[in-house]
Amino acid sequence: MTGIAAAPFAFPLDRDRVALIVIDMQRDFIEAGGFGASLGNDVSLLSAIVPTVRRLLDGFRAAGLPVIHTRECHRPDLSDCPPAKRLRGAPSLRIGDPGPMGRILIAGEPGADIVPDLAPLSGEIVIDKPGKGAFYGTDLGLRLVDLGISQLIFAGVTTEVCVQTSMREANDRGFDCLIATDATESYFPAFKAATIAMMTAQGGIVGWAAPTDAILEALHD
Ligand code: C5J
Repeated sequence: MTGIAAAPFAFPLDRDRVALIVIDMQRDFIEAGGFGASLGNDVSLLSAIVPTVRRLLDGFRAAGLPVIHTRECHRPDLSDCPPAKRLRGAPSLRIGDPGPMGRILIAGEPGADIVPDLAPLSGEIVIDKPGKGAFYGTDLGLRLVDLGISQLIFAGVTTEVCVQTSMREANDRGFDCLIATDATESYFPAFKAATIAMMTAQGGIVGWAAPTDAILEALHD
């Protein structure tokens, strides 16, 4: 077992039981001209991490370790989208509405796709999730048990919404979780910083945090 230099203390990496999970690196959240941009968000913050997420992906792929991708999206008939999710607030576009890259957050639409630089390779698991958390309404838990995974390295967007929710779900299910600090991002930098601080506080109450270099260094030790 090798340790990853991490906060609040070294992460006990177990190469036989670790997987990378990349949360929602979808065109609609990340690309100029997508849903996130149409809501007035500065997507350049999110697109800036694509090369770092790619380095993590390449590191896990080169080491022959499992990679999981998630996409936040719904069925075209919206049967898996609670009205409370679709109708809350007064956004200019709602889930299922026609947007700049097809229907917003609908499976199969161009905007729901993962950005080309991070596209899943054949054999990698892709989880379509109707909620913010990757375990809610999906078979992710079963897939991880099948693979014998007990440790998850998290990357993706947004830090305080889908990444944090998924990491908390995983932590409650008994996984050791680490967030890659430079391979996750938020439209709101203060929210990212607060999320990482709260998850690693109290002796790692939700998990660990480390930069990509530290993760890759430990992988290749
Ligand atoms: C994600 C969102 N992926 N912010 N979704 O964080 O609604």
